[in-house]
Amino acid sequence: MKSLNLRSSMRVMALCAAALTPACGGADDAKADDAKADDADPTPDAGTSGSGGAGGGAEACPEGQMCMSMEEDYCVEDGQQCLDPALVGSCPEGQMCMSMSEDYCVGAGQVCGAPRKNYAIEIQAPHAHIWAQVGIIFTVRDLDACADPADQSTCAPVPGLAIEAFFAPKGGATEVQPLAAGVFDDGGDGTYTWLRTFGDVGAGAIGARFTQDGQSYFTAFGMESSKAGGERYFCDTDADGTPDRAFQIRWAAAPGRPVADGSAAAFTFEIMRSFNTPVNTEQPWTNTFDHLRPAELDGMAPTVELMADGGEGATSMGAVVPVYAGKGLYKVERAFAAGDLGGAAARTFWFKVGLTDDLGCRVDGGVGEDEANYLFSVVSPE
Ligand SMILES: [Ca+2]
Repeated sequence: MKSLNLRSSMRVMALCAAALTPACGGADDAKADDAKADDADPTPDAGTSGSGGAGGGAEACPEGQMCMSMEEDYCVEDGQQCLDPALVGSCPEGQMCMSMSEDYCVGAGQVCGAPRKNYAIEIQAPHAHIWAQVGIIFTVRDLDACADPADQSTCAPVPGLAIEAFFAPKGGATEVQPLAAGVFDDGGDGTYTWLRTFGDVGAGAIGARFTQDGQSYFTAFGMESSKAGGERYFCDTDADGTPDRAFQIRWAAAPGRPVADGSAAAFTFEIMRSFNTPVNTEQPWTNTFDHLRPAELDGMAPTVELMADGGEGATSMGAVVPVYAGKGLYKVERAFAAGDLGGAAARTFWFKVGLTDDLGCRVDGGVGEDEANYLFSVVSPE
C-alpha cells in the first residue's frame, strides 16, 4: 500500500508541476488522485521507476517522507504544497513549490534521501558608508572535509553553488541577489562576492542562502550603514602641538542613487566641530560636537567642488554653491546628464569640501586618502 501511495502522489505532484495553480496538491485533491491511481495503476515498486541515477529511492527517505520525482528523485511528505498558495507558480521553470516547514522550490538534480551537509557560510562585510560600494564576501566550507578539524579555514571550499545573497533592512522589503556577473560573483574557490552600494543609513540583516539536494542552507548577520564623510580632522588652535578641536563632515544624497537623466540630485553636508577637552584623536567620533552655522564659517558656507573620477585621474567639474538648510546642514543640487558619464554606464564622482571656521581652523575634506570617504557613483538611466 505504501508503494501505491507513493506512485499516486507522484502523479499528484506531476499534475502540480504541470498546472502550477493554487488549487493543485491540496489534501482533498491528493485523496481523489490517490483513489484514481490505486484503481488505475496498482504497480508496486514505484520508488525505483524514476529517471534513475539519483540514488536513494523510497527506502532512503526519512520516516514520514516519500520519494518523488520530476526528473530526479527527492523526498517530500505526503500531500505537501506551499504553505502560501500565492507562491505556487512562483518557482523557476522546471521546478515546483513544496513545503516542509517553509516554502521552497524543488526540481531536477535533487537526490532522494540525500544527507544534510555540514556546510558553514562565513561572511566578511566591511563597515558600509552609504554610497560607497563594498564587497561582501561569503565563503562556503564543508566542515566534514577539513585538514585540521579545529581550524575552519582548512575545510574544503564549496564552489559552484546556486547561492543567493540578500539584504533585509529593518522595516523594509528584502532585496534578493542571485549570482550575476559583476554583481554577485562565484570566485570558483568557495567565495562568493556581492558588490553592493548601500543607499540608506540604517541597520538590517545581510546573508546568503542556497539549496542543494533538497536541503536548504542559510546564514544572516546584522550590519549597519552610516552617513559617508570624514571625521579625522583636527585643529590646534593655540599651536602648542596638541589638537583642541575635531571636525566632522558628513554627507548624504537624497532621494536615492543619482541617475544621469538630467534631473537634479540633492546632496547635504553636515558640518560639526567639537568643544570638549581634551580632544579624542584616536576615536574622534566620541567627541562632543556642535553644528557649525554660517556665521561661524568663513564665507558663510563651506566650499564645495564636484570632482569626476578618483585618484590621479580626478578632474574638477566646477564649484557648486551650497545653501544653508538649517541645523548645520548645507545643501547643493547638481543635475547629472548622460554627457557627464563620458559614454559609460556609470561614473564615479565626489565632492571636495573645504571650510575655514571663526577660530582660524582649516578643514580640507576629500583631499588625498580622504577622497575615498566622498566617492559616489552616478548611473545612466535604464
Ligand atoms: Ca592645542
